[in-house]
Amino acid sequence: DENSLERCPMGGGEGKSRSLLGRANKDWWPDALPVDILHQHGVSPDPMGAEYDYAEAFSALDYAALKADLTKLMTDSKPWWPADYGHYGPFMIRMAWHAAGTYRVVDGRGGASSGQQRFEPLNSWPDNGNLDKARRLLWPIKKKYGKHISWADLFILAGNVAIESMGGPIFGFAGGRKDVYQSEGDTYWGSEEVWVGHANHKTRIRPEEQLDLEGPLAADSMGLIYVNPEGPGGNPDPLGSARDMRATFLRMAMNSEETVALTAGGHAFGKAHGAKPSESFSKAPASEAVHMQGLGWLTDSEEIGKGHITTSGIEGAWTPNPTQWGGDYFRLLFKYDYELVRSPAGAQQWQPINPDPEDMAPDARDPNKRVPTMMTTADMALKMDPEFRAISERFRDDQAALDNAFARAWFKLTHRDMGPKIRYLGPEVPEETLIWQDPVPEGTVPPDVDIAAFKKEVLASGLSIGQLVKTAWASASTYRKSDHRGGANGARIALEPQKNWAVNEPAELATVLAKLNELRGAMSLADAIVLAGSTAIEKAAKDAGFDVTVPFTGGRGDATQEWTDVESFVWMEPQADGFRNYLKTRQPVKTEELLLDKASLLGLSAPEMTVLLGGLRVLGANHGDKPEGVLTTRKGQLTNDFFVNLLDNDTFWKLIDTSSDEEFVGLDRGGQQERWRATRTDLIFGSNSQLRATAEVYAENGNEGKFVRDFVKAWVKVMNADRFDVT
Ligand code: HEB
Repeated sequence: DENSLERCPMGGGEGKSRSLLGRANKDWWPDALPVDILHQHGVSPDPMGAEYDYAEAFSALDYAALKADLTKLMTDSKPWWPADYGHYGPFMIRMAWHAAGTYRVVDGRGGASSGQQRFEPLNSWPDNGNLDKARRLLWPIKKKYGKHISWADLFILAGNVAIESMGGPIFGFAGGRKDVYQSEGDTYWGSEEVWVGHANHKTRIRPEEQLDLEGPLAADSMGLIYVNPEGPGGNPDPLGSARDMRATFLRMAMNSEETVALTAGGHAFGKAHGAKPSESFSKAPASEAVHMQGLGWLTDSEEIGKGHITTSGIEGAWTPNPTQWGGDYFRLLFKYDYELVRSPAGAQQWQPINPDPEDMAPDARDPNKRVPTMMTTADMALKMDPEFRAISERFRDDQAALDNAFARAWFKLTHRDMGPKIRYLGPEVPEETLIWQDPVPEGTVPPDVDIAAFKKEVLASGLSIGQLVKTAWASASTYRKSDHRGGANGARIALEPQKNWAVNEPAELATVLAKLNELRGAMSLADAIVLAGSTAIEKAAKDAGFDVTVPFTGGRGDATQEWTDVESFVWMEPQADGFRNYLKTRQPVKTEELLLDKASLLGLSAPEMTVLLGGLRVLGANHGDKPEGVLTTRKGQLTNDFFVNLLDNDTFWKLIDTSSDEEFVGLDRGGQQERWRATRTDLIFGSNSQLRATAEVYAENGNEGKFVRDFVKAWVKVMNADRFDVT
């Protein structure tokens, strides 16, 4: 189907193999001080310490005073970085938008929720040019309110206050984004070795080569938030730009109406900066000299006060009233024909032909001077593309509709990666529940539910240990810590689209769910799925000689199909789940890298990943009950057999079929007898030295009980990963 490339989380790019993380900070800035060597072996880089509770600190924040200070800041122009038109609002909106706009729905990474704009690579991305100054302008306020407001929350709140202070519509604000203190090393930003704008740089979307946007990326170029403002690959082609805007905004689960409202609403404010050729400004923050104190991109400081700033290279405001919300953007876009011109910095941009004097913009430094307005090629897309144009015309004619669409889309943009509403903090949290929040009705454990009886019936139901464990895993393991979506709460595994995902073996899943529905009485299905899986594990441990209780915390609710955003769940379909030894199609990254990626999204450590995988294999949780990796003769018992047999010196492994490096056979040393079958995902635990060291711990004599206890602990962690209501 036509979306298959877009849905492919790792594929769709140049088609060659690549590594999980692509090009990383060390590749861009080899000379950067490697502070992270101090954070080995479980040492945390977080100076706030484990006892710091951000939600508690936020609740003691004087929110109104903070907002008043932010409002004041907007018009308190500083000589070291003067405000265009005497108002920092537009600049702060761009900062907030770029903080949130890195989000991508495919893996939930990026986004505003941990304040990553402070760190490489985002801090030094070309598209984030000069936003270092916007953050520095906020520092006195951050300093004043200290632990009560995170940088991550402050970025978004500053954007909101900016919009409000210029008369724009706001839907609400939620705090709760806790800061981190290092660059998130787990995010793939691309493999290209040059930034956007570099002579050898190519746009990622190249229809003439059947090249779609590479998953999971949501930008058309390395170093951009979404699309190149000058058009695809710098080519001023509004229709191509519309195509790329659709592709990239879709990757953040924004539809065309939201895309148009956000872009037009954002560009109601402020200006683009292209006063001088870009060769004249200096390096990005990460490459700058130490005395620049983390600021980059500085032109001659003499000229800053005169407004000779270059950021994107495009020059000019979109409207005659760049510090006031209103309908001028669409009014001008449709009133005039635009011609292609070059900015003083040499960028291609569009200028209205023969504008009326009142439709000229003020000069950013001299209110008495009038200058032409402009549109970028991406703005022209809103007029030239037929689908975008219909939406734009509606907004031009109906300001209230634009107000509403912009306010809602801005709220979604900036809150998309915060997860369920229960994580929202503060006095401006909107009452209304929105479908993209993946709402789950509050659950209870009804007093008349007999848990002991349910457990007995589950074990007598005829469902296998493997089926019960697999179903609970399938339900809970959709969780991802990147944007706090998924998880067992809500039992969305029983709804579209999850119930039909190939990874979930739809026919078998339906049988298991039907049985659980029959047995659960007043218990929620979400709870029943988890409890049944945990019951199966207790039984499997008992059969292996270990008496353990798998802690169960009830109280999950069941979601409804009506309140499930099918389109945005479609992106979450696992293309691989190493824990179930499942691979849909071979990806451009190695299959074991997909396991690592999944473990990372689940928030697991290497020992947790190891113990879970080894345990799930012997329990019989493989997709399709396939034999690979089931390195035991007593499937269904919770033993450490996977590790013992994997590390047995009397087995050697070879490829089954040299045309694929996915599947292997384990033979005795004589090479006569087949002992086992395994995938790469299994064998990585014997071949990678770090994973082997961990696997050895679980294989050692005397650690059989530790294996069971650690498995149960890691299992419960996954089952409860989304329980923000109890943790
Ligand atoms: Fe924007 C600005 C592009 C979307 C908001 N932008 C801007 C610029 C450019 C752009 C180029 C200039 C920069 C400088 O400074 O130089 N955008 C763009 C694109 C897109 C966008 C291409 C996609 C399509 N925006 C957007 C959104 C928003 C925004 C969505 C929100 C909502 N922007 C903005 C603002 C500004 C900008 C506010 C201004 C800033 C200042 O003024 O500083």
